[in-house]
Amino acid sequence: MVNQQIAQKFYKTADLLEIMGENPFRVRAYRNAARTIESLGRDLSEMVAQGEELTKLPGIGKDLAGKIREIIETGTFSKLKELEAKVPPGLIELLKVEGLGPKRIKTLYDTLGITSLEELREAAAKGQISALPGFGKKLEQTILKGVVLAKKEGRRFRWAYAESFALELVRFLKKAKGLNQIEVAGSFRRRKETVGDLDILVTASNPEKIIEHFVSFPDIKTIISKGQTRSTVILSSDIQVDLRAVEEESYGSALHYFTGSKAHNIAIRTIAQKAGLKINEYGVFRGKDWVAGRSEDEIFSAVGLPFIEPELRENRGEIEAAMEGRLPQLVTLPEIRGDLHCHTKWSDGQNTILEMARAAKGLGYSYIAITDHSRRLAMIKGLDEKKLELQAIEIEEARKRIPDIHILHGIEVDILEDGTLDLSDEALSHLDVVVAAIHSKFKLSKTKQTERLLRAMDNPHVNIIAHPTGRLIGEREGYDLDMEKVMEHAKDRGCILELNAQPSRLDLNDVNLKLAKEMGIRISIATDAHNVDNLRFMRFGINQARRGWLEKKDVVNSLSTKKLLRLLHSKKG
Ligand code: DGT
Ligand code: CA
Ligand code: CA
Repeated sequence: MVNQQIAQKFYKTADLLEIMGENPFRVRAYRNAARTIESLGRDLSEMVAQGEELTKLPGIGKDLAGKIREIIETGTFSKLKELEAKVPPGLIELLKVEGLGPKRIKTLYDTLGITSLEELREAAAKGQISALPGFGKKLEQTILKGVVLAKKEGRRFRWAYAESFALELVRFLKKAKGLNQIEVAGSFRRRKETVGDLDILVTASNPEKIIEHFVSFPDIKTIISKGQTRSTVILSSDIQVDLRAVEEESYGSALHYFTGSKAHNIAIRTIAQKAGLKINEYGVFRGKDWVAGRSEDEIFSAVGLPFIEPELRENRGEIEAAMEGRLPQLVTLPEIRGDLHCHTKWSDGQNTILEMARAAKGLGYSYIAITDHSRRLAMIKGLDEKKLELQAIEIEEARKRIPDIHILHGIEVDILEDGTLDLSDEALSHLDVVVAAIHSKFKLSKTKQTERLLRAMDNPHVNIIAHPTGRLIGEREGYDLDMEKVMEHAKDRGCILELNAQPSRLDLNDVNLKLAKEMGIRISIATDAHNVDNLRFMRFGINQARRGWLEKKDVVNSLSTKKLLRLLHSKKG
């Protein structure tokens, strides 16, 4: 039982409770606990096995600690089973649809008897939804679009989510006798933000034994197929896994083939053909003769290219760059020197300034920026000018207590509808870094939304635009923006754009990052951490950054403290 699975069960419980219209505090308690678990640095099963006290974790009381133990022992817990028996399963899926919360879902269920995405789509298409009180035409359109997105994304999983299962499975497979090489290929290896299925490749002295071992993995829901060298299963988390065993001499070519992307493979094969070679998953051939295939290096050198990192293999110019010797030197996690977006108990974070700073120091960072929310977000205690001043005093104290990490005082200030900011220029002028973000009015027209962001960047104090598009992977499309205009303006104004490393955001995406890089815009890879464990999300940001071709020089939080401070300060000048 991995942490992700436990977290997933708590999220599900919260959703079900909400659909049932039960106590909002219970709902929130489950969600908070799920968030804590998701970002925990350690394995809960291990903690339980070692008799550690779970109640010391933020948001986990006696009751939830008991439920965690119940999940670890039995795979689920009685409250969840009870809820699942009460609520039709399709209703949960409806939560993925933008514009639909549990309350509305309950209404749709009670009035139209809707229990699935398909039924929802039909009802929306027939105009039945807009006829309901409190729904309306506009919402119906939003729902209709949301259904399409939910259906498309429904079968894909966020990379970080897939990773926890992939790692567990690989650990399990490595216990099999005779296993030699193993790699999770496909979109997972390319670090794509979502993964359709996992493609595992192995070499082994006795492939059949490995297949037997594979299908005995305890977490399998369905075995789809089971042959001598390949098998497909579905895990209880609904992730499909393809396992293939190949010969040692084909391992490199199979790894290249199954890493993809398909478009990249086709482009490589075309180059091979021009050189009179044939490439497939078994090797590189000249006529009938096998000439290479043991390693990926062999494959690339057979077509006269240097090794191309998996994150680049999307046929977005990597092959041309490889030919011309101008492949990027992709940024790596150890090059990161700090985090420029995180929250504390001052707004909606779970840890104190001191705790966050200590954790950042523990990661080997040179600096961390404390950027709590501004007052507009009142329900999560956003800071006004007065509180910002009080926070400055606490930051000063924290600096004295841990002198060997630089704590920047910042804010995540709300961008209001007209592009002005939620705090006075005077208040912002005292800060080391200002991160500006949109948290409301997602539905403005493209022109207005773009104008809003441009105006925010005009403010001389704004250093960074946080999660620039606002999308949530698989849940919400970004706001309608003219990205090119936004980037041109960022360039003009010396504004940094954020790559938010939260697994559900990864915003900017890979394509926009590459565009930004080409335009000479710098990027802040930031975790938006709400607790000390979240600081570890940095590696998800690194994955996306690499897919966006970013190098160390493109990333502001790879700078030394001195250079960073100079850069941040230059915006005001
Ligand atoms: P996914 O699973 O949708 O996130 O994306 P991938 O890239 O993992 O795709 P998948 O699982 O369908 O196939 C794994 C790799 O196998 C893919 O990246 C490239 C390779 N592949 C699959 N089908 C074809 C094909 O028809 N032609 C070529 N050249 N390669 C293919
Ligand atoms: Ca795949
Ligand atoms: Ca596959």
